[in-house]
Amino acid sequence: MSTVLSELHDEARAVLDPAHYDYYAGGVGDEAVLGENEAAFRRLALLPRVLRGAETRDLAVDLPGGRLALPVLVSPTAFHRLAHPDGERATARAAAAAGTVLVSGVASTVAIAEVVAAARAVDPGASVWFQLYPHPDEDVTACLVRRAERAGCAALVVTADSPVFGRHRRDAEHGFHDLPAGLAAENMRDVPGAPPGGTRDIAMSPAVSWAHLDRLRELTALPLWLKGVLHPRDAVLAVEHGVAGVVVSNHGGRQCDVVPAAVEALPAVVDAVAGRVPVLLDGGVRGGGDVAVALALGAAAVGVGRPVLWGLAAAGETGVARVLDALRDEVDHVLALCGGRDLADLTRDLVVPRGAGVSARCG
Ligand code: HOC
Repeated sequence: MSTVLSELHDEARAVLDPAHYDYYAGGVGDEAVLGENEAAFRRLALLPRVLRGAETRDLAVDLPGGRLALPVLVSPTAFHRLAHPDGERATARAAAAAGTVLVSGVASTVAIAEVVAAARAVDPGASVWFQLYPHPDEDVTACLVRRAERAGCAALVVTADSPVFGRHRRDAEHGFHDLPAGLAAENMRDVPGAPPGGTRDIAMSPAVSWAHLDRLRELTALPLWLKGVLHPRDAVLAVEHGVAGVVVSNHGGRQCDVVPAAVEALPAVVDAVAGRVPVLLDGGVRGGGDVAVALALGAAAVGVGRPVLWGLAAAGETGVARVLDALRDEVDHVLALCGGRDLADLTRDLVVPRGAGVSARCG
């Protein structure tokens, strides 16, 4: 793990309420998937190329919904005001200053309009994307989409991996089931069916299907990313249903407890979409080397979730900036070591299994 990220994790753990730390840190079941997301990166290595003339390097990537100055964006995570009083405003400011996208979660403790305003105060051209679950009440989905559009979001990220929410042992042990007084899922305030001034449940339903995605597609002109894709056939279906991109993710090991690590699922999804749409990955990225491996396996960029929360808890906006700065520096360093001038120079032939030798086919 990146030293900076590791230090911020330790600082966050020291300051967070243990129940809130465990809400962020925990995973589903026995947390095997949580561990595997990181362990799978440790099982991969990069074969650097030499003497390629990489004095100047370009880390930028263009995606539907915005240009990233580095191939790392902020994955959606919930309830940032549990970590820091500024919550998602601080995260938005740091992401904008770094020149990258915050995917702001539907379960944010700051309303999406204020999140976008915070990003735009730093950089008027900043892109914020909005994550949502397809809600079983389609009037709620429509209301959320309009809120995101009015706020100025540049894309929607539809999380499809949560027909039911994963069961988290740590939350049960702490009895952590509700937000503390004064905090709420602000985007769910006053949606259809909510009590006056109150909120509605965020959860999607096992009944949600591709038809819901089609209706969402008809509802908005914003680019749609489908998040939580692991099966290559779902990636193909997503393309057929008009998504702008897919996100390979197992929800940070928080949903199904028998799925593969995200990076293990990535190559098959990349191959299945065959360049028709970009593929993002999140889950287990803990340093610039992990970013480089994911890009070499075909990801256009990666998302980081927990490391951003640790930065936020440790030092607010400054802490999130430290996470993004560290990842930028580390990716640039690995790119230079691989002789890469831009991200396209990170190709799949550079990735080898650790401890299994190197095949002559790499040549
Ligand atoms: C109770 C609603 O993605 C997580 C989040 C879920 C956010 C909605 C919680 O904790 O994995």
